[in-house]
Amino acid sequence: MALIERSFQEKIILVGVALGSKGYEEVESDLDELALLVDTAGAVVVGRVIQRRDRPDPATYVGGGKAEEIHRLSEELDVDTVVFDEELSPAQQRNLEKIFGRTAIDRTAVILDVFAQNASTPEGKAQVELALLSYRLPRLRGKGRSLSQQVGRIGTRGPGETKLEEDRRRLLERMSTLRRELREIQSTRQLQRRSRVRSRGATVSLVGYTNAGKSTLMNVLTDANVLAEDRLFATLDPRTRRLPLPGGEVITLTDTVGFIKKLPHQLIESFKSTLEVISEADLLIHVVDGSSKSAVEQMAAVREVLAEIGAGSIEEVVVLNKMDRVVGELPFEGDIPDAIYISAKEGTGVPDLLSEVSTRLRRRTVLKEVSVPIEHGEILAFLHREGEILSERSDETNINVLVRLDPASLGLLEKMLSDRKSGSLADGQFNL
Ligand SMILES: Nc1nc2c(ncn2[C@@H]2O[C@H](COP(=O)(O)OP(=O)(O)OP(=O)(O)O)[C@@H](O)[C@H]2O)c(=O)[nH]1
Ligand SMILES: [Mg+2]
Repeated sequence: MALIERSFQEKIILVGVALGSKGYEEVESDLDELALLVDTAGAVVVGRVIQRRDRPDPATYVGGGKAEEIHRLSEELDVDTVVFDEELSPAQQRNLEKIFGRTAIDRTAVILDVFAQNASTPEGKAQVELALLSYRLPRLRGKGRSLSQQVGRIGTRGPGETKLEEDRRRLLERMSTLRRELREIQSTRQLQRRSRVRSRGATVSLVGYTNAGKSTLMNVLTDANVLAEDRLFATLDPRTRRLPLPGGEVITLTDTVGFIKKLPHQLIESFKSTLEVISEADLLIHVVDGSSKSAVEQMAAVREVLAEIGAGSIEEVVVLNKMDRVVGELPFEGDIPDAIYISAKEGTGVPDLLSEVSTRLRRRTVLKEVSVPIEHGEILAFLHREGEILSERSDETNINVLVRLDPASLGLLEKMLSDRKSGSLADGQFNL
């Protein structure tokens, strides 16, 4: 990735707007998060401006008077860039930059910048580049390089930055090339995943707000050795590992990208295939930073994204993590029933989590009694591979098996049976 080395530390003012019924406290906490994002992107926050408005000003979001005030403050503090917590339209961004005489960007641009800096695999890079280009496309300017296209600052770095100077058509061409490349990588991955699903039982996905501790938990549970850092969006590429549960069954566990409030739709769109690992899971482990005062709000933001990617109805085990940091009662204790309390860092609560996962997966499985003619060894092998055999008795012609199966394997078994109906197997030999 053509990242530009930072030769200066970019100084930033944050702007938050308390729109309608939104309170100042909520705006402050949103700006805390934005400050963390800016910090992760490598810039430094030198000031904050909060404004109350009934509705956004169509030309400048904050209104002309407030924009002038922000301009004066920017001069005073010698800032490089003004970052808005709300999404700016391309026109608002342009107007504000004229007033400020400096770069104005929004939260989406900062998140995209962090993603661009963290992408490391070819797929991750292509996904981020696609999201960046679809964000930049409507913001392309007619003549010359605009303020927000000065390289080396938030919103300008990352793959595709040289493409900014090219025209719209070239940009669209690049986007369609990226989509094609991604489709190719993705179809290979999908095949791998499907065969894994068939041969290795249930799939479980770690989901949660960014920095909640998903990767730390992944490392505790498996030998994945993924990067876990006090940094937003440390994980972009999914990592899958086998995990034996206490009952003996083996599941596959995947650690993947974290979510955030107002996750840019461009990212959701371009990370579609990465996110499929979540929407196709049998069970989700929703990791929450239980030591954060925004825990409940963060859970809601995660569930919003889950619904958006078609994973809203998958059962989840809620895990309140970082319990080593919590003293006394949690303020939201009663709001999250059935949560498992853990500290991924210290390994506490992990056995409880594993047995809960095992219980929840079992609840989804069904007990079946199957009578398999002795000559159909392949069906017996299938039951051994896919299910959990509880008892096995043979008589002269059949092996009678009591087996626990998940719905997918049951479907496969039924298919095997119907495929064989035309063959040597007569109806009624199976008690299903
Ligand atoms: N005190 C404490 N810190 C933890 C715990 N679990 C994780 N952390 C820390 O929280 C930070 C984020 O952890 P990660 O595992 O990278 O979080 P993540 O959910 O994978 O985050 P992203 O991949 O960036 O979305 C790291 O600094 C971890 O050391 C815990 O149980 N207790
Ligand atoms: Mg992670």
